[in-house]
Amino acid sequence: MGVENVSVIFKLYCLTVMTMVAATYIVALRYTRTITTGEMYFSTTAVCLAEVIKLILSLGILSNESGSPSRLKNIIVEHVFCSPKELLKLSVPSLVYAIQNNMAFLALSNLDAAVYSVTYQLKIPCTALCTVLMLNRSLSRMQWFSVFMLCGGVTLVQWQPAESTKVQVEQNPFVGFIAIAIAVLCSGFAGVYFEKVLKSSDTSLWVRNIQMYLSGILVTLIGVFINDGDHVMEKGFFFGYTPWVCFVVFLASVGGLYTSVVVKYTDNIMKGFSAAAAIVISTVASVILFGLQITFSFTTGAILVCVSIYLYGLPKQDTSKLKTANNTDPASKQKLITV
Ligand code: NCC
Repeated sequence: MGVENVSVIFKLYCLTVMTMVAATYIVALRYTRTITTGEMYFSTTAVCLAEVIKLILSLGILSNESGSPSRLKNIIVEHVFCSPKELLKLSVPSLVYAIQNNMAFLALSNLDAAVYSVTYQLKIPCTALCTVLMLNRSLSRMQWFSVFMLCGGVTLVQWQPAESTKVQVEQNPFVGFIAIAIAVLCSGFAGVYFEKVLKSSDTSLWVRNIQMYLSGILVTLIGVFINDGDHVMEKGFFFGYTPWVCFVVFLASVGGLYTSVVVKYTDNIMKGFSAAAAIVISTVASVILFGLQITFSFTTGAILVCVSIYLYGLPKQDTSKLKTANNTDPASKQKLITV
């Protein structure tokens, strides 16, 4: 399916599901790290397991797309076994995502979910910066302004009172904030790197995902052994897995795949903008459907989000034309002004 042939409805559907999954993921992850009845699971194994599930699901989708087992085999041989250079290229984002995904567990073990979600919005300007530097795209001053306005708007929209439940583990907010800072940098860099690789060739998204998840499994497995090796050997890979932990791993897998589809059909900056819009729309829907009370900070944030989306979408001023106009005769200047 070509990017241009994909309907707006499908893009909106993917963005909305991605945003809903991400919101649930953060809360569920926090719950499993802080409210516990038994012994704590090893977070490194959860990150690794999610990579395995994403690989299996991507293989399933690719096999469906390719039509026959023999075609699937040919694609795998060509793009995996005979493409060590491509595998190496994709090992860069897989390593960075492995660090980011582990940082999310560390941060959410030390900070409440609302503080995490709000602080994590710093990824929006960070992604914009990576897009400009790595994809050679330019943003107008107005677009930069709208990126920061969006960041502020989402922060206000998600502003909630701190958790009322008592957490049952010791927390270190400083460690939490350092982990978020690392996650923000990783998200911006890995997202834009993956987008660059994906859009610079005709290779299918699912092939790119398979290439990335293969090295992802290796890297996260190394993470398991470095961090929890002795304990995992003693207690087992699935030690402490409750239905909630399985749910978190499931969300991490599904959320990751939806993220890849969103990046394919839009881009990383649009991902930030659209996710913000989806948060606002879903809250407005909750007001209409369930009578949810909206706060002043939500209203202010929602207005900022809407204005920033409008400003970001405004056509860029073509400064090169204006410069030329300054050096040409008055008639052509007049023509440019009327255009
Ligand atoms: O931080 P974020 O995304 O940029 O992280 C991207 C997540 O998607 C996975 N991924 C990416 C590309 C690809 N081809 N395959 C993938 O599986 C990466 O492994 C990484 O987990 C966001 O924009 O806010 C978003 O946030 C995450 C998640 O909430 C945060 O990282 C938590 O710290 C969302 N992931 C999930 O909900 C599971 C993502 O959907 C959106």
